[in-house]
Amino acid sequence: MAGTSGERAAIRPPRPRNGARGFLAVVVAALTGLLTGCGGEGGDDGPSPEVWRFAIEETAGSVQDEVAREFARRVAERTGGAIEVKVYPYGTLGTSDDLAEQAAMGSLQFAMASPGHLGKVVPEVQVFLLHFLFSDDDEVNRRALSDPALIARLEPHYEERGLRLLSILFEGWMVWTTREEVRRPADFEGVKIRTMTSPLLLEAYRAYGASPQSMPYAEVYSGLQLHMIDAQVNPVFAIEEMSFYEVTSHLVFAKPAPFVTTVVAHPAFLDGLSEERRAMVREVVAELGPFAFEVQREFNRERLDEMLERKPELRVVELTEAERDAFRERSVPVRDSFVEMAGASGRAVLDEVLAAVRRAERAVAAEAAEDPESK
Ligand code: 6CS
Repeated sequence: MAGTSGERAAIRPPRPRNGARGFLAVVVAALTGLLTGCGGEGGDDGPSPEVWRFAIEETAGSVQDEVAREFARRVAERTGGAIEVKVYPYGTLGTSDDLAEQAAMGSLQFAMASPGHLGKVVPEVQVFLLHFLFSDDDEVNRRALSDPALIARLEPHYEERGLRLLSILFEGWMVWTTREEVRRPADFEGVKIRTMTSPLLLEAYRAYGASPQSMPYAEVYSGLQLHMIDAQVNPVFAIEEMSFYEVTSHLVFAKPAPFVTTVVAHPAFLDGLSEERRAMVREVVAELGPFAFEVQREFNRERLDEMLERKPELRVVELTEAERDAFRERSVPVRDSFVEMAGASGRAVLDEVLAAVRRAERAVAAEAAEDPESK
């Protein structure tokens, strides 16, 4: 398809965080893990732990990294160290597409699979790429994304592709980084904006008059630097850690959609676990939603400050409600494109998302009425 590209690339090294957590350290750690990462008999210290492999689509220091490492900590704790979850950051085992494939094949036990890429093989999950579908209230969105009916509605579509859907996580709002101020759809005219590789994203930005181009995460920095693209869209923490702000000048907050990812597992691996271990995985996974929510909140807040400190000339543009309305209006027909791509099952998923948001709104409103201090 014109304007699209697959998810195949070598990653640009992100800015190293916390010294040893640089890209090189990650690669070395991952390669070491690959060479030694099988359970079995250890030396004098007794049996080595059983190893579960968990690959993420983001670099070390990201929201997904923090969440996956927390998963590893909790699994180790609950199994008394009998299981070691090894976390593989983006770039060490391949692109998002590769990770989903490896989880389906069973060479990975767990992976993060974002709808922005997974939508190519699970069209229904592109529902999370639609704009102005969710609430402006993050707490409502957090609850809606963990709604059991929504997860149940999506599960069979993952299973059809050899993946078990475990959890849906909120990583913050998508923010546009651009070279010119964008306040109206007309400002997007002719702007080459990079999107993730699911086809619906091209429709979402064409609806604004932009010229979207899909591209793997790893190529975005150089794409901006070489002026192959003019803009990109990601949550604040990712804009900071991938240094996209260095090669753009405006951060535009329009709150079009949350960045959502999903935690998936290899179905046969899960089914082969003892009932006790499966219950442990379920429990730990259930804890990840609230944990990820807190992490994204902290990372997105802190990293905005860090970027502004490092680049004070960065322009922060926050759209007014009236300005957002102009984008909202343009985004509505894209829901039809989604239904065309995802069919009747996509329609059912869309209805379920809308219902989950309404349920979450009611729950949050009821709690606020009971305890006005809580808001
Ligand atoms: O833009 C992307 O491709 C990526 N963005 C984030 C924040 N996570 C993973 C995804 O692949």
